[in-house]
Amino acid sequence: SERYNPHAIEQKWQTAWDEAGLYAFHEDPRKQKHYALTMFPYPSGNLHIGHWYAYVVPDARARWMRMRGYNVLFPMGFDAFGLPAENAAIKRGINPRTWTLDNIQYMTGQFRRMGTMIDWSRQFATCQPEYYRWNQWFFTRMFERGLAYKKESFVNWDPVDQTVLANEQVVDGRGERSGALVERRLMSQWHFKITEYAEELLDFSGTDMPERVRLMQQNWIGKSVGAEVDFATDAGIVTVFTTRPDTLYGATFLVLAPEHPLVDPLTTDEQREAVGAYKEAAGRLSEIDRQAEGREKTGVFTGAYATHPITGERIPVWIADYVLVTYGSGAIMAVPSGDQRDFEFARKYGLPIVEVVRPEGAEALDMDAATEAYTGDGVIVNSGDLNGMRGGKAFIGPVIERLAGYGVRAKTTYRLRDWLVSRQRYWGTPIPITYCDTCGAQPVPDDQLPIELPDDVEFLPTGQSPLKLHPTWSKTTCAKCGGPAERDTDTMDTFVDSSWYMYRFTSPHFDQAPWDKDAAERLTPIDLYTGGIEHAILHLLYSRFWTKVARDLGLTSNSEPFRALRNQGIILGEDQEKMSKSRGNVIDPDDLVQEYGADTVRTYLMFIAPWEVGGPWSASGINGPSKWLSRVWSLYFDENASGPAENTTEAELRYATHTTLQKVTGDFERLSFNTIVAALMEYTNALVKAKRSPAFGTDAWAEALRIFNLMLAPIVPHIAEELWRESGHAQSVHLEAWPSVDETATVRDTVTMAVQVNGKVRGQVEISKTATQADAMAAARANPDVAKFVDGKDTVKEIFVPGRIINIVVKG
Ligand code: ANZ
Ligand code: ZN
Repeated sequence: SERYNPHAIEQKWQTAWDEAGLYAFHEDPRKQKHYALTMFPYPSGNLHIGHWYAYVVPDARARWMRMRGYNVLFPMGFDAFGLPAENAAIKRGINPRTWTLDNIQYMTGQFRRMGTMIDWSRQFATCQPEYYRWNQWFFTRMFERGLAYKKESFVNWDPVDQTVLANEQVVDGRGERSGALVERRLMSQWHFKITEYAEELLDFSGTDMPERVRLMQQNWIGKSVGAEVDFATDAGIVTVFTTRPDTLYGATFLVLAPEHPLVDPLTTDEQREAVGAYKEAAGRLSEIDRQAEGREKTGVFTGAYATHPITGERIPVWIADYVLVTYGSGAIMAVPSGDQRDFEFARKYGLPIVEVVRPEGAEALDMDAATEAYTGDGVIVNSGDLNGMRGGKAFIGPVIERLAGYGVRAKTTYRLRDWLVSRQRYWGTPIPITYCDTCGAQPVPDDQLPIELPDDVEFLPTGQSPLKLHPTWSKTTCAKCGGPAERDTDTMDTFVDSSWYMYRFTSPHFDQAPWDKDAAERLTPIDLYTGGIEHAILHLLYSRFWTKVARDLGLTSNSEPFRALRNQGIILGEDQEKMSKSRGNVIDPDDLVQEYGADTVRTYLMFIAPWEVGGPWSASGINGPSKWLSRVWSLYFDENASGPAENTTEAELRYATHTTLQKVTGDFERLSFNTIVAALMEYTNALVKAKRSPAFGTDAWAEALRIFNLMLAPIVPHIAEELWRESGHAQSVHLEAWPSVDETATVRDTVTMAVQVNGKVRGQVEISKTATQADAMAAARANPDVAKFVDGKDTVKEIFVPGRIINIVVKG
């Protein structure tokens, strides 16, 4: 028959599956649900090889779960709001909506060519008003609960994209998208109170995430257990946050962040000019720069003094840029003997250093000789009542108790900041708030949602939302008093959209609430969520936060959106570098499908590396899977097997079949896809041999072809379907159950026995444990080492003791 030609079968089956509604998900109370989701893509216009890696490998896993009897929900949509659409609009004068919808259409076609089991009937794009109206609904609910609030704050301003960025979107001081150095600006912006959930977000017990992601989230949330201490000054109380209240006696000066509100009231006339200049310089630096390790410490004396709460001593108040206004209370008590930054600062400006925690058994510190702070544990010294107590980060509890009379109180702080959601851009969800001179900020009532984006806007990077420049859009009436009001003209961060989309797939057309609670209760949480590690602290933290908010709003009983998360690795270029247009090392999946077919690309992506690790692409590497599928094809379709005769027994064939099945099953469970393909390739070799052996045409052969076909189904759905139908099945292979392992076949039932001729060992044979005397003798005589001694001679006697002796007695 003809050769393997993927193009002849792939489109044919894709169309047939579609027409049969083969992958449409319907709830079925008789089956256990399995919700598999891969992070939905941004409609950039083109699916790259990384998308394939992210989608086809989990598709194989989802298909396998379906064959195992689960009712598998495997949906897809588009994360459709965001800057690139708007930038395209600016550059090419196209409406962002048109650009986005065109891209979605094109990419949906690319998606279909992958041959996935995605249920497209549940597809949606987050830029549709039917979707984003629920962002607005959530926003007003959060506003009512104080979880959405507006505050004036220093924001990260991206001068290229002309918008504010969340802290999570600033990487090494630069805009994550634009790469531009981020500036600090004071603006009034909407925030979501994610900090209210900081403690709960640190509890990972309900969600199985890779260690790496958990650590990144933990560090991002940055919990610090410590204490607050008040220092009196002429301008008011300065409260400091410290993780080391045990060092309070060693505090020899205070340092305020340059932006601290008490700096101006405290500063003396003599110091005003120096302080002003320093504040201005500090304002030009990002927080990242200010905290850079090893950076020379700088600062200025305010001219003022504070009173130490225990000793009553007057200690100088300085400002320095290494103290951040956004952390703790924006002020610190400096303990040069216990903190390296304070130590360097004190040395530079000649401020006193007092030892307060001494390493066990050490001599008193020689202040002038000391070269660094001591941050370890030890005994408290030079500290009045505290002397003799244990000092160190882990021992602050008893110290706080002892110092309660001096106003020292336990305090926990978090590095996590509230989520800044306002964006001065067009292509996003309008913030559903109106401003009225009488009533102030008012949420838009539900029956006026969605507030839709207008189409007729000017796209200019002005630093103001295009909505603000629109002549009429922002004019409205106040829902409370009916008077004239202005709409908020900012849009929401697009991470809002992706924070809850997983619930929407359970009821994508529901119009009474963000989702149908009953459906969501049955289908969520996601059982296996997959996607890139780059989302570790943005999307993955936000979606965990959102689920907790939704829970508190009564929309779900989940506390976590996904039971398990796994991250795929990255497919690099052949040069081991990240694929990029500028490097010219980009592999285009469309070309690959043209050349090899989707099944080969799927196989190669599974085979190329452990999926959670990833690795470099290889142009020659893809030939392996391509040739393999041709061999598989001829295994089923070529009548005549050429090559030397083989002696595979039925038992041996069944052993190969069921041990392979066992391995593949276990590897699917563990997401070890590369070893699945390797096992199937090896099994193909066994089948090619068996085709030229006595096992060919037996029941074991028929079973082998059937099980092999079923094992191929999740990995290479098109060729598997073709083989299945051509073998005479009326129904799709994708409706079949995963075969079960026959454990008895996986036990080797052969023994190796020595063969004697006239009592002398001449050779070895492997025979079935249940072999008859005739089987054993035939095998023995077939062995060339034995044949030399028996051929052409008369047999006197044959002795066979199963498992122990084969002896042929000959004469002549
Ligand atoms: C006194 C002290 C003595 C401190 C000592 C440390 C060692 P983490 O663990 O990161 O929470 N700090 C507090 N607020 C700050 C701010 N806004 N900007 C810069 N530094 C700040 O660190 C907490 C410690 O960092 C606090 O404890 C404080 O210095 C400093 F032997 O107080 B410590
Ligand atoms: Zn009003």
